Amino acid sequence: MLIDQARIHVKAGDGGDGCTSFYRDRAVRKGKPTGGNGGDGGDVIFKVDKNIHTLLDFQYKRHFKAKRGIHGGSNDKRGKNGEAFYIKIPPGTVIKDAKTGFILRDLTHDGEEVIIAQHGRGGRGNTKRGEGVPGSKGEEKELLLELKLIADVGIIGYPNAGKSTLISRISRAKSKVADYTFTTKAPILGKVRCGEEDITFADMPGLIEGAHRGRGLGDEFLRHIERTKILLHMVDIAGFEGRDAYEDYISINNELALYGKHLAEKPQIVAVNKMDISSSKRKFASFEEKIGQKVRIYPISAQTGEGIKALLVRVWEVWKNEV
Ligand SMILES: Nc1nc2c(ncn2[C@@H]2O[C@H](COP(=O)(O)OP(=O)(O)OP(=O)(O)O)[C@@H](O)[C@H]2O)c(=O)[nH]1
Ligand SMILES: [Mg+2]
Repeated sequence: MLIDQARIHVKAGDGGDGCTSFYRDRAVRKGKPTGGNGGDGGDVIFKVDKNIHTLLDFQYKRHFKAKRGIHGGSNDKRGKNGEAFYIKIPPGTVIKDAKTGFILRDLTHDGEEVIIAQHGRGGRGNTKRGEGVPGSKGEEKELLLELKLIADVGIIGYPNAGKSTLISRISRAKSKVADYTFTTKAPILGKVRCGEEDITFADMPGLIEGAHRGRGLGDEFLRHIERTKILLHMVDIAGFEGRDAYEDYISINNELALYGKHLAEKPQIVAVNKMDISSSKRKFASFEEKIGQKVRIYPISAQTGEGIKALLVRVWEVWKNEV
């Protein structure tokens, strides 16, 4: 399950009905109209909150409804307005009409608000000429939310390469680490001190061949990478389940190219992980030879911390060129 997409239903509050009533007593025989106006319904409003990083909550709650306006009362009593309903969303959420696919809004800034479903207006109370008018309906919409993460650096690589181990070591993000593939199912963000700058990293789910066609966890999260400036490509030098580090490296780059959207042209930093394992030195030499002089590679151990400082300084250097 990937959490970067959600389909939800929103309904703004209906307007309250206008009331029909007359004031009569012995002196006022004709009857003065005293029906109060109905209150307006509440809007449904999206608000960007930078403390939210995923659309996970929308997996559990999909229907959102603002309060309706209260009906008008006699004695010119106006009905109360219905309260607006706020839905918090992470920065970078694209809101689409689920039926047409039309993009309604693309919200990126913390605190930004947009009314996504307009309230119904309260109906007027009765007049001399006519009866109280019913309130109008609040807007109702079926929406598709899509989150493309905003991170400077995307950590990519084969499953089990050590991506989550790295982000857990260098940031306060807690990303589950385990000795099997596809442990990470959704991107996890963490802030990392690199040189003199705090840079946002995203730990990505593992990529495999065919990901661009939906294999593995699929192309879902290749979309997240679209918004990262730099790719930190982690290679497992130990070769989990008999894999070869160089072949992994090539196939991941292949996937990026096949997906398109300029992913393959993004600046890429290659980190060769699990250098603490004894057989790694020999394998590293062979990897270095195959990859050639053109690509600079950084040997590290996400587990012991070896080589990470130099890697992060490099991230900072590349980052400075990108912003
Ligand atoms: N020896 C050694 N093991 C490591 C190192 N980094 C990660 N591991 C181990 O490799 C396994 C996979 O690590 P993860 O960090 O979960 O790998 P991942 O790339 O996030 O995996 P997915 O989320 O499945 O794509 C775990 O058992 C880690 O303990 C390292 O530098 N040295
Ligand atoms: Mg992981």
